[in-house]
Amino acid sequence: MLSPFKDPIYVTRPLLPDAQKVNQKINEIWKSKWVTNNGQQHKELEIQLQEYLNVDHISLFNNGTLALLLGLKALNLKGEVITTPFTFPATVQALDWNGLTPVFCDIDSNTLNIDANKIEALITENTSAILGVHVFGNPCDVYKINEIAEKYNLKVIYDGAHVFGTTVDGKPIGSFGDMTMFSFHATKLFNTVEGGALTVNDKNLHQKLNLLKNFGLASPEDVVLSGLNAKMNEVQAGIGLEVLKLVDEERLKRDKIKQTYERKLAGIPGIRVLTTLQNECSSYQYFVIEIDREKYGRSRDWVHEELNKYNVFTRKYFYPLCSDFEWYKHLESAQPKNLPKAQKSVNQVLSIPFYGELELESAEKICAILKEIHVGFLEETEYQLGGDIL
Ligand code: T4K
Repeated sequence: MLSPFKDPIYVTRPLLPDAQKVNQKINEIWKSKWVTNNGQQHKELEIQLQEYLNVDHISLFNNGTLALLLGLKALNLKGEVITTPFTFPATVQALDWNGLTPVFCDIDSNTLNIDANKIEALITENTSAILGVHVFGNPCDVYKINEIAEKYNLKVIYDGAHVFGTTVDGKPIGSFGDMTMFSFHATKLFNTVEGGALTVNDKNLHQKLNLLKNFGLASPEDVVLSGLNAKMNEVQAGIGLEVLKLVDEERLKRDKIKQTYERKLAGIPGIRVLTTLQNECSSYQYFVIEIDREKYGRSRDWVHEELNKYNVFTRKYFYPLCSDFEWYKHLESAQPKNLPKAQKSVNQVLSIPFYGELELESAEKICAILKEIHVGFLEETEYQLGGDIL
């Protein structure tokens, strides 16, 4: 039996610059005595991110959830919004805080994203928008969603918390739909400790977002919108500028780990890797597998617990489904019979450790453990040994 790791291996670790670089930044900020409210670091980060993400306009926020919440508010939505049940709670909580009702649409088992082919049947006279989530870095079917939105005159918002730097057919992911939210939480490929952004193509919408995140203040004595305080401060932005310098190298490191996982997991019965899709440039945000209980011989939950014994801490993102939250359970669209694919996948997915600092030997060992603990491994080994001897 393989031995447990000496130190815990987590699902992810933040990409952090040298503490010295951060100290230099903080000194710079301290000297300026401008620590928040659209300071120099904030301005510089917006310019650099606009370029990196290749988008028309970007507005920074103090986290992704508030970005999404105010993005929805900026679009003046009413009634129902069609979305996925398979996401982090923040997606639907942003709807809730806007008084909007989610209409849950089943997912595509391949990408785990909202199934664009099932959206149209859910549209009613109360539908005002589609809120897609690019789950684990796999883009939604942005073309089909756009087609539906145009046909029914709906707004389209993407929760792109996981797709920093992703492209679809070479086009930046942040350019699709009316707006895209990015999360810069510590656990994200690019982070500002806590932080987020909205990218938009429309200049007026961009101006509105900038007002909304700053109490709706057009000038010190002119409150034009009912906003909030959702500004990114100078320390967050300054750290972001340092982290951004590291992102491309981090991507390369993660690519090596991804390849190692893909190679070593291939052939283990009942494990499916949710990898890069065609025409997509991966965000390298998470590495996710699906465990088929029948074929693997153990359930996802069992594997999750068992790996803990080896000091490996995986996550069951996104269990439970948002449609199973107490306050949504009564909705017709939340009924399990209407979401068969989401109900199945949510019990199979497992995010396994994935971050640049993870050593390739550790990734290999995690695969070896996954091989060792599946039912049938012993019999297969005995069979192979028997074969060798014979
Ligand atoms: N939409 C989607 C689809 C999202 O996934 C998220 C957030 C949002 C919207 C909202 O965006 P933000 O408002 O957060 O910007 C984490 C993150 O807090 C959350 O940002 C993220 N998605 C979600 C998928 O993961 P937890 O509760 O799983 O985090 P936690 O603290 O358990 O961290 C996970 C692992 O990361 C730890 O086991 C160890 C490691 N870690 C974590 C932190 C915070 C570190 O090594 N260092 C750290 O400082 O939610």
